[in-house]
Amino acid sequence: MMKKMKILIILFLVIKGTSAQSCKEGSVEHDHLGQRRTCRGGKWSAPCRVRREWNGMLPGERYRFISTLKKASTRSDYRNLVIRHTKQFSNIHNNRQFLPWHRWYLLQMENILRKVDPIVTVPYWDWSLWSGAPWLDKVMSTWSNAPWGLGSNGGRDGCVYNGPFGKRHFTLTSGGCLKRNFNGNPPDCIAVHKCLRILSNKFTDFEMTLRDTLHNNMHCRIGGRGGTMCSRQSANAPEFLLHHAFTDKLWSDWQKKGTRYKNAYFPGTIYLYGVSPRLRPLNLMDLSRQPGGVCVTYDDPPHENYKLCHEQLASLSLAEIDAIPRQKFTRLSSLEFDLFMTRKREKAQVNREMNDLEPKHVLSKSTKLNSQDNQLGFKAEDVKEAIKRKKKKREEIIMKSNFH
Ligand SMILES: [Cu+2]
Repeated sequence: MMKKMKILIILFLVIKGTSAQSCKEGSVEHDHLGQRRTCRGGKWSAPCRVRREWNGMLPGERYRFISTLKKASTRSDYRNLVIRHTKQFSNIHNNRQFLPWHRWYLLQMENILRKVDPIVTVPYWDWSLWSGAPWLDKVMSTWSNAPWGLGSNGGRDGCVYNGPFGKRHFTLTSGGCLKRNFNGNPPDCIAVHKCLRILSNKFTDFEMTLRDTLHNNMHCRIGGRGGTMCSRQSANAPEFLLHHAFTDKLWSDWQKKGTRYKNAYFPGTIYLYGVSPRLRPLNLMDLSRQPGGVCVTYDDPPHENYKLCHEQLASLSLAEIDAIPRQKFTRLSSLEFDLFMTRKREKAQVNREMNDLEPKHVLSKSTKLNSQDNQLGFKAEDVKEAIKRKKKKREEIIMKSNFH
């Protein structure tokens, strides 16, 4: 009897051991919380929450997020978190707090959403892929009025009337309606690409470009004068989460470039404003190890514009990128400077950084654009041509050196 038991126990341990260790290299699995794990080096990675791009999500998935957010918005923990952002507004948008504080905020909000629906994650919207046509409200666009859309622009009084967040279905924590006042064009994906090229020893430049030129800008492109996103109430807007997740993804993309990028931060900052003193910016740096043992990952947009903007541009030098004619994007003005209390000294630097991201050659208004170009704000063909030219030049150099 004892012998049989022993054999059974050994058999059990052997089976358990092999199933824990061996998995098929590269295979992907999702657990009951929708978290993804991948098989690397014969072992499963830690399960990770996957944040995805809004336009790459199916209508059903978008609808699920929207209804979860609406349900959550009546909960006290949701309301307290949103109010916290409003109350601490002046202390959390400076260079030292901005990135880690908002990464922490997204995680808290996601935790609340997952109490309502345990598989929901915060989506992001890469608006830079739509810089030329950011305000489309077609049935599958970001600002669609369908049940899976964020709803379109505000009316005469600024209030949003259509879509799931319209006046009759959604109220801010402060009472009142969600307001929007779409205006201008956000920075394009070339500007974003150039921001991501900033070197690890220039973290302060990267941070300022990301925060001011990209993040602050889009807040007030959506909100305009009087809109929720361009006010201290911004965290009430559903698009706040999509915009902040995109900002956070850009930080994460930059961090992925190497150890120096990953750990670049202001060394003297030891607290997150108004959050437990035990939690430090340092605890937020690694997306795969967030507070509470949570792993987060951002999937790149499956959009063709994304490949063009990042993979293809990567093979060009800055000078070659600057030679591509583009439409102008809207520059920061007193609207953003006042809301985010940008100091005089920072303003001067932001203006210089904005000049650097702006087109060096402006696309003439009479240029014919197809629908992809219209979204991008420049001609996709121009990027492909620049790559071809570069290849040809390289081949010529090789030919010449072989000849000599
Ligand atoms: Cu904020």
